[in-house]
Parts: sequence; structure tokens; C-alpha cells
Amino acid sequence: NPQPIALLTGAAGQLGRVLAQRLSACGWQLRMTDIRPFPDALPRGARFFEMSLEDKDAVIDAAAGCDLILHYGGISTEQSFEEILGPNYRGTFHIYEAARRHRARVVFPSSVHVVGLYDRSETLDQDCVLRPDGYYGLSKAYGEMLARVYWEKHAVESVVVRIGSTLPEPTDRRFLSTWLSHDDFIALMQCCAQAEHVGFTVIWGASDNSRSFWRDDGRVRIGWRPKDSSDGFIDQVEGIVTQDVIAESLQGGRFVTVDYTRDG
Ligand code: 15L
Repeated sequence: NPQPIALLTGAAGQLGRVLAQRLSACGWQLRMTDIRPFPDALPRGARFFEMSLEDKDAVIDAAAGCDLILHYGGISTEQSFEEILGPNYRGTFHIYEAARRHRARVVFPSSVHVVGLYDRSETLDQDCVLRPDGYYGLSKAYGEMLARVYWEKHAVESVVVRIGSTLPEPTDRRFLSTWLSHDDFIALMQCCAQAEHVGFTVIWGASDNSRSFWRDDGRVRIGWRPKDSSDGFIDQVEGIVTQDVIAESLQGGRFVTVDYTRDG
């Protein structure tokens, strides 16, 4: 298969930088955007546009000629509703309008924080009721629904990836459940690009961790099989926990505790 021409938003962010480097090395042609300057050397064949996701025309122009949009831009931590509104709500709407215009497939990185209020003892299926743990998780739930509307009304394909925690290694007890290794993450993006049809597919973005909170998703459909597992890190990090009872008992971890006012 020829390598895709892809638009990568949020290219200067934590995951954007990993994707920029590794996907370019695999021969992808990347158009990259971010509201901040790109901090690294520009990968071979890539172009970078410093722009806001709130600028609809700029988003539509940046996506022209792309087969795929990897939408990693926006706010990725728990913040006030006002801070999240522009980048995550308006910005993601602009991405879907661009995808509709240019007939591009979208990878929408959703998050563990769409189900952050479930207890860690529960194992979730892809069609579980979402229980976002704050304004950030709520914006990801909106993105998932936007993906569904654009598939059902406009045949824009999406892979919604509910990413756990993409880190070089798991560094605390919760990450033993949520860890997605960089290699599994890159392989997943390649499957999202190469699968013939994805329609509207939901994936739990975690490696093959025996302590996973999740099961049952669309991975067979897109041909993804994680190869890594957090299991080899259990002895090393199991004792590393937060001192907060709420954070430690729920899937969302620390994000849940931001502005948490329920008592009991
Ligand atoms: C997320 O959605 C965040 O973007 C990321 O920074 C991590 O904190 C991750 O979830 C997590 O909760 O581990």
C-alpha cells in the first residue's frame, strides 16, 4: 500500500512529536499544524503550519489533498470549560468539516477520561455508557459523537481511539492498566490508515496488559494487535500510587480529583 498523505494536528504536543518523527520515518507524507512552533527539526517531507484550530478556513486549507487526518490538537488535560471550548469543541468541529470536504478519514484520539468515573474493578466494553470525569473528558465524548454524526450523515470514516496512557514505560500502578507503548501506538496508527474500511470504529488504546480495564472493540476489523504489555513492570511500579482515595479507585486517576466536590 502507498503511504498516506496525512494531516497531523497538535504536532508540537507530546504525542504529536512522537507521531511526526516515527510516521515520517515510515515514509508518511505529513502536513503538520500546531498553535505553537514545532520544536524539533522538521522531519523529511513534512510541512508545518503554525495556526489555530479555531480558524476554520485554515483547517480546511491545511487538510486539502490529505487522505487521513490524525487529530492530536487541542487541550489534553483537565481545564476550565472556557479553556477547552475553543480548541476541543470548535476545533474538532472544523476538523470534521475539513474531512467531509476533502473525503478524508479521521483518527480521533478519545481518552480514558470518557470513562474516568468507572471504578477500576469494572471491565468495560466499547458500547458502555460513557462516564466522563470532567470538562476534558466531556469534550472527548463530544468528539466521539461528532465522529458518529459525520459517519452516519456524511459517510466520513473515523477510528475513535480511547487512549489510556501513551508513555515510554508505565511509571505507576494505574499505568499498569492503561499503558499504550509507543510501538503499539504507532502500529495502531498504521492500521487506521491501511484498513480498507473502518466506518465508525472504536478502539481501546492500551497494550496487551493483563490488568486492563477494557475488552471488546473494533481491533479485528482494522487488523491491530498490540505486542507489548505492562505485565513486566508490575514488580517495579505496583507500589507507586497517589495518596488520594478517589484518584486511586477510579479509572480516570488524578483528573477525577480536579474540582471534585462530591462528598461521599
Ligand atoms: C489523557 O487523556 C491525557 O491527555 C494524558 O496526558 C494522560 O494523563 C492520560 O489521559 C492518562 O490519564 O493517563
